[in-house]
Amino acid sequence: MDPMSPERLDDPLAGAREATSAMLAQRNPQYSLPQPFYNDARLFALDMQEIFEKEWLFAGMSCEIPTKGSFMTLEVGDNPLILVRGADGAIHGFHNVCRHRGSRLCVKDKGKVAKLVCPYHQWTYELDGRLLFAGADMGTDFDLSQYGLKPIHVRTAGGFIFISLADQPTVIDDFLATLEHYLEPYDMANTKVAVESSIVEQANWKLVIENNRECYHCNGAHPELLNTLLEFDDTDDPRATAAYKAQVARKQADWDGEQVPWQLKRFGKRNRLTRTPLLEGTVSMTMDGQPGCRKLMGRLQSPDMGSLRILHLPNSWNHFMGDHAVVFRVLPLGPQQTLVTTKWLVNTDAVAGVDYDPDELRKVWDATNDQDRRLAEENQRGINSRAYEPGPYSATYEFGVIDFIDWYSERMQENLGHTAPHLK
Ligand code: 3BY
Ligand code: FES
Ligand code: FE
Repeated sequence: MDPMSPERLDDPLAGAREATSAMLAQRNPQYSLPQPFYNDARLFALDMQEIFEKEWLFAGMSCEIPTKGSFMTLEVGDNPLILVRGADGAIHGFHNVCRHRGSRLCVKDKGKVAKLVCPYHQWTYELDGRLLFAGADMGTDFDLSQYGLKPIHVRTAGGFIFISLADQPTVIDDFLATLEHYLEPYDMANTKVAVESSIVEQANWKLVIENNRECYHCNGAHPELLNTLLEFDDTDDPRATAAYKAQVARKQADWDGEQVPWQLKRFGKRNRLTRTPLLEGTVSMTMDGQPGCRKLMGRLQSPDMGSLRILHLPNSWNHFMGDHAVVFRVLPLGPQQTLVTTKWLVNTDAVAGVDYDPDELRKVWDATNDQDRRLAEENQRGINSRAYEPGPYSATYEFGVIDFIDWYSERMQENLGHTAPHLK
């Protein structure tokens, strides 16, 4: 709903909007943000209104709702949402809010239904959101067609589901076309979630993303991940060594042979796709670097695909390897609380206990997520101090963080109505 609509009280955030815009206009782009961006309740409310309710978000994978009536739910701030596969095979997205008196409609995380039935008074909706049945006598004038579920925007590509709560979302077709192309070798329709985890971090969502956008901390923090991950963020990385560049060139020739895309692609600062090699002699982000699943994904013939890294700001990073993929979704819960959901994907034909051991598959990223959680939480505690002031990012090690904060600042300013930046 429009926050300025006549059905709302005066905008309690009016002052915060002005102050936020002024802080962004004055910020030093080489430095971390002023304290309120990381811990203030009003600024968090603005993040939800201006970023999470206006930008495209990663919601989940199409394979999680594979057949007619399969649904999943999620919450974007105060907005409960439902994604459901319709009779037409398409994925529909709705506000998970009944049009009778507003009860949350679906309460489970995932499931399968014939119709969407409200648990309060059993108003019943079709999978495409139309109200079919309104129980009690609503009067002869009652027009069912006026009370369908409120839709949200949904786009799918390469097995990813993106949603937008905006009235008119930005156009992301070029990114989606590239994503579809890069995921073609993985046959994402024949993929399943082998295991998933949800953790709550006591840190602002931007600290979770900032932490993910650099590997400056990796040496000190991530022994399991560094069994296989190279610290170079992409092939443009200013730190890339001659040995790394030679390895990249060899692997790119192999990937060309398999007709698997690897070129670095950027869509503004919002999206980046790039395939980078893992540590020489390793093929997957497992404890020993060997495949965690014996059945490879899609049409791949070799497990040695490096990692296809896919970034989607504001809320997702992903690694696609030859044998499995790991996808990450970030959803803010509060000014200093963030939900991080991780899913490990494998070929649908792979059998648990035979082709893969779910407990083994998850080990590296369970350990890494927990290490990153601690780092983000300590970052938050220091930032909350009266002693905190914005500190300098390293252009060599933290260019990804600079890019994220640039993207955030530009989108915030534009969505607040203050500038019209060139980058989406
Ligand atoms: O429990 C749920 O989540 C189901 C039942 C009502 C609607 N929803 C899809
Ligand atoms: Fe849903 Fe009454 S609130 S049927
Ligand atoms: Fe980390």
